[in-house]
Amino acid sequence: KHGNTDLIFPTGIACAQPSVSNSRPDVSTTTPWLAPIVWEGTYDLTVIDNIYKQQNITVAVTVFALGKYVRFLKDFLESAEQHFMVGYRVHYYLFTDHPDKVPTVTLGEGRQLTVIKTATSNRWQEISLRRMEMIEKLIEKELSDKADYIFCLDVDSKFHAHWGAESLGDLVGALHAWYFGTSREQFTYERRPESQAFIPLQEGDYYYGGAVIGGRLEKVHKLVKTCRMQLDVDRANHIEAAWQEESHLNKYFLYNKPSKVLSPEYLWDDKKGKPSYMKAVRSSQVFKKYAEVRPNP
Ligand code: UD2
Repeated sequence: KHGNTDLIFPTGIACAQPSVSNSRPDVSTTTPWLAPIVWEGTYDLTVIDNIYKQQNITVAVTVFALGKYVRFLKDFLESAEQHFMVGYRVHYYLFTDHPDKVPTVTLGEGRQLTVIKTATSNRWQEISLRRMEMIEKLIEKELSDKADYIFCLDVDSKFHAHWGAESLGDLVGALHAWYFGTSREQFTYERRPESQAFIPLQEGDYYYGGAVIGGRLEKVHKLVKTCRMQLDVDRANHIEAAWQEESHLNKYFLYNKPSKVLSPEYLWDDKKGKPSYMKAVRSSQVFKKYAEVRPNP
């Protein structure tokens, strides 16, 4: 399944004329390499949907719910059904060590869920670290003829508003709520040169959240495979990056620039309130007490 990616637009559809001025002067809407940064007000959903609906795409979603994190599944799935890629074919791939605890959620038309039984782990860092490898294998074994795009999402998050085809792209990352507007020296990149995730102080574009990785299958496959190999090297050298796979993801995105960047609207943290630049909160992290949910905090 590697459909036509041309941006074909049907004839006879009336849409607003594009403005020649910047609709969001309060925020940057492009990266220095001219990838769009997706904010409310920067796109016309009628235009977007008319382009993507006729591509007949399937979007795979991977989500991990191990140990006590199964408690987040119901809200995650129910809110995704209300807001995530509504009107598109979506196939959730749910990795869990408790298949019996997966809640029954009514899925919309064209949407399905596959549960993948996964081994239990006693270290939360290990769970987070092994996601890259499991996504890599899933893409290789399962997805190549079944999906066009993939989003790898954190389960401890909830959708609150529209998240649709405007988020699709070859390689997609999301800006972490806490480091938006922060200077790069303060980013929690891995700073030890011994780690494969090392980024020197004078480098770095943005701090991307580990909770959202997206794009076309082959691009995301290359990303997860590269990160998995670098995680393997670190493991052999007995070093664990500051923020586990999120650190490796940030290294990858620095040297393999994403073609589309999602603003913090897509990865918000409600503890930050609602600054004026946040015109919409599409998804936000669920408040959790680490001591309560992690196997070994
Ligand atoms: C950050 C990142 C997260 C990941 C992590 C790396 C954001 C918002 N969050 O958050 O994506 O990069 O740092 O350490 O960017 N999980 C389980 N069971 C467990 C523990 C984790 O299923 O016992 C899964 C689950 O899908 C969860 C994900 O791993 O959403 C990330 O773990 P986390 O929520 O503990 O990471 P967190 O919030 O510290």
